[in-house]
Amino acid sequence: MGEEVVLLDAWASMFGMRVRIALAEKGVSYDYKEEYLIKGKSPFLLQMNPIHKKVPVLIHNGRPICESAIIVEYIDEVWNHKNPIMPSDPYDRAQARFWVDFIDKKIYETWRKMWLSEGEEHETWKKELISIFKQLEETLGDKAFYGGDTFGFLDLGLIPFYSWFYTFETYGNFKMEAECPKLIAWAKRCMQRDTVSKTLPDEKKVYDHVLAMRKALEK
Ligand SMILES: N[C@@H](CCC(=O)N[C@@H](CS)C(=O)NCC(=O)O)C(=O)O
Repeated sequence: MGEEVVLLDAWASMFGMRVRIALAEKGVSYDYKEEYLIKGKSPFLLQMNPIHKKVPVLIHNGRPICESAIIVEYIDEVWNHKNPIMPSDPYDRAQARFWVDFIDKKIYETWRKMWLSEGEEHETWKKELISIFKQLEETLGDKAFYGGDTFGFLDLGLIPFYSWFYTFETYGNFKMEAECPKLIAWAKRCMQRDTVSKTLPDEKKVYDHVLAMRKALEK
């Protein structure tokens, strides 16, 4: 069966990276289409994701699927021949979904508030951001991966943020290694996986991109 797989994405998107890692895990080839969000959204994106108007969007045989965590689950179900992403146990699956939802509700919003604030407010959001990562570190415990011995849904949901740590640290003036050493050790373990290291962009490039976004916002 000829399959058509298209990914609408933006290279620095931590949500898009999830989908790229999942596709790499499954060995699925696809057509990558970059959205230049600073310049404005393409009519194709608005057509494919009319509700949220955000990337990533996976288009499988002409049908769009939106929201990164949902896309990753879809990929795992459709290409189920290798490298399972979701835990096989229903309770473990529910837990992994809970923590990915926690990541989605907490990290980006808190980072954004820290990024765009100053003085006392900035300090408050910085403390909140660090506490979120400390919570995630505690959740990992002494396991190699969130999925236990293997890389799974929660690992995949969190690891893209690693490419943003340098940006978080630079804007927040703190060091993740000092705050969350076990989380950094976990991230380095994940980076030993080709699907992860080949997907995550250079941290300095992400920082430059964020600087450019800030300039665009100030215009
Ligand atoms: N919950 C969404 C978040 C996606 C998201 O925030 N995408 C950003 C890029 S990182 C975006 O498209 N932003 C454009 C906008 O906010 O209008 C997901 O998991 O896919």
